[in-house]
Formats: sequence, C-alpha cells, structure tokens
Amino acid sequence: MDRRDWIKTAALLGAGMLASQAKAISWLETQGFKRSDFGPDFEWGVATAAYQIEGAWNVDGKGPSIWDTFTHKRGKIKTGENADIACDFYNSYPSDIALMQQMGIPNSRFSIAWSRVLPEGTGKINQAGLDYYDRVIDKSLELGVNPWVTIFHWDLPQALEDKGGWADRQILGAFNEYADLITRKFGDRVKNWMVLNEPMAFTSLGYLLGIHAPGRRSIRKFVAACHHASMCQAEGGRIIRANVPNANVGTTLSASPITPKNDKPKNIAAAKRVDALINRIFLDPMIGKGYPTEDLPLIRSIHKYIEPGDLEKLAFEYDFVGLQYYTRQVVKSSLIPLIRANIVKPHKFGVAEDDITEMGWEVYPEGIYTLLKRFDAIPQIKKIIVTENGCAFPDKVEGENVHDPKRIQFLKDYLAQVLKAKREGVNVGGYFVWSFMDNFEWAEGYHPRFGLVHVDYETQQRRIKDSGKWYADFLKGK
Ligand code: IFM
Repeated sequence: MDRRDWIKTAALLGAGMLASQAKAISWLETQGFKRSDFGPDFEWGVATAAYQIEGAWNVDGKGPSIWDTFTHKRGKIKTGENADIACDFYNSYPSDIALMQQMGIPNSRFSIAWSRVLPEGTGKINQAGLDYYDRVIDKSLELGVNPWVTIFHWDLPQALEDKGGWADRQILGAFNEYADLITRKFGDRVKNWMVLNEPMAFTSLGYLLGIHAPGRRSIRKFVAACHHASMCQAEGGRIIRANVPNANVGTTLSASPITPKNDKPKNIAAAKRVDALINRIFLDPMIGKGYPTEDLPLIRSIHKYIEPGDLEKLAFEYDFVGLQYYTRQVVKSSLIPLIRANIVKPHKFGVAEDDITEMGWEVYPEGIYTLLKRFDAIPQIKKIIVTENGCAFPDKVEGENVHDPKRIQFLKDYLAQVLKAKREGVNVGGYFVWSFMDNFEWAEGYHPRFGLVHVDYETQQRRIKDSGKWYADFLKGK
C-alpha cells in the first residue's frame, strides 16, 4: 500500500470525523428497528468469561491460574480486589441461566477455565472440573439457552506459566491437549466454539505491558507469545473441526478503527503502525498473509520463533470470525521506540465527558460499521459475529431497580450500525452483549460494571438493569 492508499484508508477509518466531531445520525437511529429486521437466523446472546464470574478459584481440585497468582500480589489490581469469589457463578449457575431464560436470551457465550479441568495445564484430568462444565452445559440446554464455548479466555494455568507460558513453544502441545480434551468431552452437546478470546489483548497486556497476568514486560516474550498464540488459534480450529460433528468453528479478535490525529504524514504513518499492532498481528496470519512485519518494526524478530512448517499452519478457515469492538483509537506519532506512536485520550480531541465510558473509551458506534465492512471485504472471512460489545457507565440502584439509560442508548446506537452494515450486504450473523452480568474487570477490579444484570457483590443478589429489560423486550420483538 503506498502513501496515497494509506491516506484513503485513514479517511475510511474515520479520520474525517475528527474535524467536526459530528456524529452522523442514521435513519435507523431516528426511526428505530426491531429484532426481526436482523433476520430469523441472526444469533443473539450475552457473553461472560470463566475467571470474571465463576469464583471458586481453589475448590474441587481446580489448579491456580495466572490470574489467581496475579491478583493475589499486592498492587496489581487498581482496587486491590481479586476474583476468588467474583459472581459465584460456580454455585449460582442454575439461577443465573434461569435468569437468561427469563430474559429470553437464546445464546450464552462463556469460557472454560483450563486449570479447572487440567490443574497442571497438561496430564492429570480433574474429573470434578469436567463434571462442573457438564452441569453448566446441560442446564443451559435444558433451559433453552444455547452454549457457545470459548476455549481460552486468558486464565492460563499457573503451572504452564512456570514453564514460560505463551512465550515458550511448549504451549503448543499443552494447548492442543486441552483443546482436544474439552472438544471431545463437550462436543456432543456444544456446537458453537471459539478458540481464543482476543489474542492481541492477552499477549500485549500480559507479556509486553505487564498490566495483566502474568505481568511480564518484554518485547521478546510478547513477540514469541504472538507467534505461539497464532499457531494455537489455527490448530484449535482444526481440533474443533476434527472432534465436533457439525461444529460452528470460530475465534475472536479485538479490533478498533485507527484514526490519525490529523493528516500530518507522521501521524498517518503512526496510525499505520498502530493498525498493524492492534488489528493485524492475528488477523493477517489467519487469512494466509503472514505477519505484518513490514508495517510493524516491533515484531520483526518474530522470525526467530517460526520453525519450518509453521507458516503453512497459521491459516485456518473459520466458519465465523468473532469481532469484539468497543471503541476506536486516535493516534499520533511519538518517540516511543519501535512503535513511535501514542494513543490520544478522547477528551484531548474534544469528546464530551458524556461520550466517554468508565473505561475511558470514546462512545463511537460508527466504528463497528467500519470494522464490519473491513472484515467483510476479506474473502477468507466467511461470516462475522459480534461476539462482544458493551459498555461500563455508572448505574443508579434504586430499590430493586437499576437505571442505566446510557447503556440502553449505547446498545441501540451500536446495533443501528450493525444493521446498517447488514443491510449493505455485510455477512454479520450475530451479536453478543458484553456482559450478561457485572463481573471482575481484570486490572480494573469490580468497579467498571458492564452487565445487563447488576450484581451486589456483598449478597450476590442479581437485579436486571433497565438495559437488561430493554434487551429482553427487544428480543421478544417489542
Ligand atoms: O471484560 C473484557 C473481556 O474479558 C474481554 N473483552 C473486553 C471486555 C471489557 O474490557
């Protein structure tokens, strides 16, 4: 891509929006829309992850994960909290799944805690852990809530991290053993599978920036982890395909449109590097293009970890790619070595306080449309499912009611953009809200609440928020 192409791409990604900060109001947003507008086959659901909701961190034979270790160290989590108990989903799954049923939610995406079924990561199987997921799956099916399972959502067994974790090649064999075990065990009932959750997030936050478990700060470990995670992602797809009859095989990628702060060539170049970092390290190899080393000096050393035969194994044709979108990133050039770019915080480019979530993320619904169009233009991507989208805003608890009008507006605005893309022919086949209920938001602790259902962490009481009632009505076709 030459510079002119890149300027055009930057414009497509939304650079023009910065000038005016005008939020385009589409006819959909003004006229409203219904579930049926998305078609009868569109998959609607909610998403969660094992470590964020289950609790029961050390019961019934579960081994420790890197998140257990990390949260138990002082100073790692903003609030000093951990997810030892979290939402106690380990015990409350029957009533929580019943709540999903009551809300008319047809699909529930959740993950399996690797160290619950293989406490050491490989080797000895913990039958009690397998039995637990049997019960969750059976209860879901009994209540008409279809299970969508993510194989790995960040909680690596500590025993594997002790051997080098994602930065060491031994992870390939360990991951295959784990993926093989759970797909054989649950594949008779679970048909919808995702291999990894947001590999860019867990490799960069965990091995480069050190703000997530396992807390490493090393370019070398990050680059190695990227290659090993990419290999596992593709191999995981092949394992699901081999073990699960009629499987719907996917994986999930976090993505953000990248907007240069202005049209200065140095900022446009910075945006190109950040785009390669955030959006392409995992996407490009998956579609047979190899790693974007040309555009991203940071990962040029990746060749050191690529063994003969690896490159041919990186691509896999998934039935769907899970898009996980929250916000865009505005970028300017900086002196930071290798990436020479910085993210500009939303209030620095004129975004109103009201349009910034508790995570500090700009509310930017147009971004989901941009990304759906971008993914749809890639011939190797057969179908896209939005496997996560949602927001954290302060909720107002009043007795049994929880008022969260901003979340309702957020969901409506983002969904309007999904529908716009669908109407233009994008093959988007589903939408999952992050999250079903408030939960442990990693390094942020329990403070940012993403749920449709409010959790009182003292009593474990659930209250359906106004947004949950809105989603339930929407799903009922109201
Ligand atoms: O909570 C996370 C989730 O685990 C992965 N995707 C983003 C969410 C919100 O930060």
